[in-house]
Amino acid sequence: MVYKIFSQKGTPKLAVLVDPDKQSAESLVRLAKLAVNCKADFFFVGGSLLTENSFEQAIITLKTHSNIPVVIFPGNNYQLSKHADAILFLSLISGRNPEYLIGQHVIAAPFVKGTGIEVIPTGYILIDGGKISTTSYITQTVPIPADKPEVAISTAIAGEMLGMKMIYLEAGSGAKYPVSANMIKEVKKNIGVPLIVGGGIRTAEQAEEVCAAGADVLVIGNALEKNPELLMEISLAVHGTKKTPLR
Ligand code: 1GP
Repeated sequence: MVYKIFSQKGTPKLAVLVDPDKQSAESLVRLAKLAVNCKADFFFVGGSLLTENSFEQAIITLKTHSNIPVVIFPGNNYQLSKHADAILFLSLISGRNPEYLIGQHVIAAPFVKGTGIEVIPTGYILIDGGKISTTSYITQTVPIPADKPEVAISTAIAGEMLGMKMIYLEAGSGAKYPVSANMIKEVKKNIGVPLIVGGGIRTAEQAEEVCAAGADVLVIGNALEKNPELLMEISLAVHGTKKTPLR
């Protein structure tokens, strides 16, 4: 069960985000092998906007060339596959667009059920990362201002009360600034479910800061597309931090 790994004690987990549009068949195989060497814990596959028809093949390639669990991180209801191990069933709870709160889910639910893959209900919270993110534009939602931790806390608490099993603090892929340590700490203090943090993390120092603040899972995508070798440093930083216990 993938959720069990998310909530394990010990050290935080590392998720490598794969945007299928940005990978060739060869680069995906290389990434799969590199992730195994670097002891990455998950692949997240998806994106706010995918224009190539390579989503399912990317999942199959990652499954063929690694033993790392593949988790769908869907941007919409076209990004579904029975070949994945699990899906983050994301509800964009920082936004007020019904399509991304429940609409896409209704359309996807019967198909997802039919695949038999593990479903992990996740409260997805978009935080301002210093520039307009694709997620914000595509979903037509406003991110929570980076200096308003109280809004993020209340949103995360509400998500947990609604039954979500994970909270994801997202600054947006390629964000100028990752979610701040203060925001992560404050949210973590107020929830009892695992916390995923991603968006704009580019260095091992940032990864260490994010994990020390309380992230249970760190997601990295964009920076690896430019420099895949960074993965080893990031992995050492993430796995070298002691995890803040779940309440
Ligand atoms: C985006 O949180 C992920 O959805 C990862 O962000 O691509 O900036 O690493 P980056």
